[in-house]
Parts: sequence; C-alpha cells; structure tokens
Amino acid sequence: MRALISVSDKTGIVEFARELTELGIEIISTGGTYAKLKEAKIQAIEISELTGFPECLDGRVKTLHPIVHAGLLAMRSKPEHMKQLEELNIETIDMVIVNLYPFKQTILKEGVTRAEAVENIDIGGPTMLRSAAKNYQDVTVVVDPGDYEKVLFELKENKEVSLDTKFYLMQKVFMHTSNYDTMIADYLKKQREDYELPETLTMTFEKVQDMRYGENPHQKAAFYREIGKKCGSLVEAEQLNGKELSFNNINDTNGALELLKEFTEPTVVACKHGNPCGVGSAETIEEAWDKAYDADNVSIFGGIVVINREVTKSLAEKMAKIFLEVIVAPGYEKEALEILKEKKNLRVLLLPDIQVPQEKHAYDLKKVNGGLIVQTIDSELFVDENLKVVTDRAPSEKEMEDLKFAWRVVKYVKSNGIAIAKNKQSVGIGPGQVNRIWAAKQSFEHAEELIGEGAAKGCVLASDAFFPFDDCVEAAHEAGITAIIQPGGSVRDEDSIKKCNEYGIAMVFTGMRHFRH
Ligand code: 93A
Repeated sequence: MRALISVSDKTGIVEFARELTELGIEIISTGGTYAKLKEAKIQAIEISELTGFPECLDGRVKTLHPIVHAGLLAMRSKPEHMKQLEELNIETIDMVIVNLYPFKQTILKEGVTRAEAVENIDIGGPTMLRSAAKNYQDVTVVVDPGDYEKVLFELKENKEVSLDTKFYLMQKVFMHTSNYDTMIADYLKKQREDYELPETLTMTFEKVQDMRYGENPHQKAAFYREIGKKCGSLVEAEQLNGKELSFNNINDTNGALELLKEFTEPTVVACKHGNPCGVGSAETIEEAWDKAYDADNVSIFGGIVVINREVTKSLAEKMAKIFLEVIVAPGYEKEALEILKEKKNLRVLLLPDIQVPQEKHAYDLKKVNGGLIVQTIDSELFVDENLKVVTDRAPSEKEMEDLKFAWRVVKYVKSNGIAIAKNKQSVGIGPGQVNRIWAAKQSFEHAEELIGEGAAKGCVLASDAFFPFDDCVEAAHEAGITAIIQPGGSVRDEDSIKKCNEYGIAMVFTGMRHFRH
C-alpha cells in the first residue's frame, strides 16, 4: 500500500505517518510535509522522485502529474485500467492524506492583499482530493485530521478501511472542496465594486454553536457565521457572563445593533422581539440609559440592551436593578463587570467593534418556503440635501434634530411603524401594524400609558412609509405632535400637507422609505 501525504495543517501528521509506516505503508510526500516527516525520522519518498519531475513555479506545480492522478484514478476492478498502468509503468496510490492551503485564515488576516489571497488558492490539493474521492472504492482519502484515528483503528483491526468508511470520507471531501471553492468565489465577488445578484447563490457559513432550541422549544437551531466577515456583529462578540445565547436573543439583538450603529454620540437601545422599545442619545452614557429606560420601563423587562460606550460602574448598578436578558457593549469597567456577573443568567457580551458598520455590499436573505428572497441590505438613511420641507412652517433646529433621531429609530421598527420622539428620546413606538393609523395611535397611547397624559405634546413623529391619507396628521395633531418626517410619495400627499398647514405642523419628506418586516 502507498499513501500520498501533502498537508498544510500538519497537526497530528507525524504520529499518523509513523503508525502508517509501522503498518508497512509506503509514504510519498511533498516538500514541506516531507521535511517535517524527515525531521521526525519517518521514511518517505519525495513527490519529485515519484514523478521524475521537480516541484516548480514556487510550488505551484508539485503533484499535478499523470503519475499521481493515474495512480489514484485507476479502477482496480477493471483489468484494462490495470493493464494500462502496467504499460505506462505507473503504480497505484491507495491512500491520500491532504488538507489545503489556508485560504480562510489568509483572507481573515488584517490587510491581506488580493495577490496573497490568490496565492493561497490550492490547485493540486483539491485535484488529488477529487481524484481519490471519485475512486473511493479503491482509495482512502482523508481531508480532516480528525479522521486519522478512525482510519488507523480500522487498518489495525481489519488490515483495510471499510467501504462504508471510504464512502463517508469521499462525501466529506466533496463537502470540503465545495466549501473551499465557495469561499474563494465569495471572496472574489466581494472584491468587485458592483455587487450584482448572481444566477446561483452560494455562500459559506460555519457553525459557531448549537443552540438549545429555535424560536420555540420544539424547533432545532444553530448559529452560523458568514466566513470572511468583520462587521461589528454578534458573531464577533465575546461572552463574559451568563447562559448561552438563544435563537431569540440573537435574532432580537441583530436589529438593535444595526440601530445603534446609526448613532455616534452615547446611545442606548433597548429592544424586544426585534423592535426597539426604548432609545436614548445623550452626552453621557448614563443619561442615554435613563432616556432609553424611561421611554418604556415595562417592555425593557426581559429585553436586550445594546450600548455604544463602556459600561461604567454607576451604569451597571442601574442595569442590575432590572431583569435583562442580554447586554452588549464595547467595554466594561472592572467594577461594572463584577456587578453584572452577580447575575448568573445575565448574558454579558463584549463587542469592541460595535460601531463597525455592516459591509455595504451585503445580502439580506430571507428564507421562504421553497426558496430565498435576497436583497442588498438597507444601508441608506438620508442625505441632508434631499430632505424636503413641504409645509409652510419649517421645523425648528431642535425639531429637526429630533426628526432625524426618530427617523433613525423608525428605520428599525417593524412595518407599519411609527416612532415619536423628543429630546433624543423615543417616547412612543407603534410597530408591526397592518395599517398606519393604528401604528400612529399605538405610539401615542404608548407614550400616554408610560409617561402620562399629554406625553406626546411637543414631540415629533417619524413614519417608515408614506401616509396614505391625512388621518395620521389629524391624530398627530390631537396628540400634540409638532413636526413629522416621512418618505412622501402618496397620491394624497397634498391632503396631508394641507392638514399640517392647517395645524401649524412642520413636515419633511425624505424621499426614501424603510419598510422592515
Ligand atoms: O500549489 S499547488 O496548488 N500545486 C500542487 O501541485 C500541489 N500539490 C499539493 N499546491 C499543492 N499541494 C498542496 O501543498 C497541498 O494541498 C497542501 O496543502 C500543501 C502541502 O505542501 P507542503 O508539503 O510543501 O507543505
């Protein structure tokens, strides 16, 4: 029996090779692997000796030779194949132990160049893996160092590897090479400026962790990471305390983190079931917390809080007073962490890159029965020049500041969504309604219930999509709203503008809507 060993990840290879030689298996190997085996005093022959051809072009051509591939692909059960091998003076290779150039590790390196990435595209390795896997009945192919033990065990017990195991190893190879190629294709796609939606969509995700269950306890679930991404997301966070993250935790935190990234000043976002329930921006993070908490001190119970500044001791004291599921922050003062750690179940996550924006060229994927709907992410907000005052009265500077704040919030509210705000604090949020007037009324009721009668007085209102009728303006006026921001674009815009002028409400059109479902 002959085994060809050519590995980049040399974990466990010396031990494995030693055992193989002890079982009487002859070893052939490529430059680096050969040197490693030689150093450990393991008998092997170099690939160039086998092929009679030197490794060349900086190692780009090592094993790409008919002597190797005919030796792998010949079907032992076919007399013509074996006869041809004999005529060509080629011997069979019965085992291939190969793992590939570290493409993933290379592209994850800070400041990696395209040339460096391309140089790490393995050609000879996948070719051998595929040849060996195609001929799996005759060739044992090991791509995962985790399988060395299994193969050795069978060789020792039965003097051969079972067909069942060989089939398992073959299937693993094609899974591996297809993931490897997808990773390359994905990387290259992102290198291009225009990001079109391809005819077939392939993306590689790797499992970060299994979860106890999905959205409900009877559903299975796991958390996968998109390879090659660095985008200030939860997959990059380090968990410092608490139970492991649940499906709902991750799902809910996603929107909250995206909302947080819209702000640079100290900001706290509290959320529940994928909707923000309290958002506050202020000069200090403690004040921002007070605003987010006071905005809705009921829904935050059992909720998720994401913040864009270090958690101070005094903030941790406030946080510890209520029941929270998850806290995500870019840092924690030592004493703050000690306080939070007293709560065993509280999931405390450290995400230093919390403000790194999502990659502009990213897909938003939604699974529907039978397929996927795919769109580019909603990375736009508004451009100041495009904000259009459509009423007789223009918003005051203060109102404008709050309108922009409310607009950021409503972008992350499930549609139909309305958010009202004052002094950079969300005051009422009406999420996920099937008509707009209900969303508006809910935001006013929410404000009144939590803050008291007349809570919406002097507030501004943001609507994620246009007003189909003027009823929202009517209701806004009754609640005491003084300024409105909305996309505009309804055939009845004039009705809403007229109503605003009648009541002295200032209204701004963004020209862009933010549905979110
Ligand atoms: O540059 S390659 O694509 N050309 C080849 O012919 C070839 N043969 C094996 N890379 C090739 N390999 C890869 O070299 C293997 O997949 C393995 O990852 C690596 C091992 O090289 P070394 O033994 O010199 O460390």
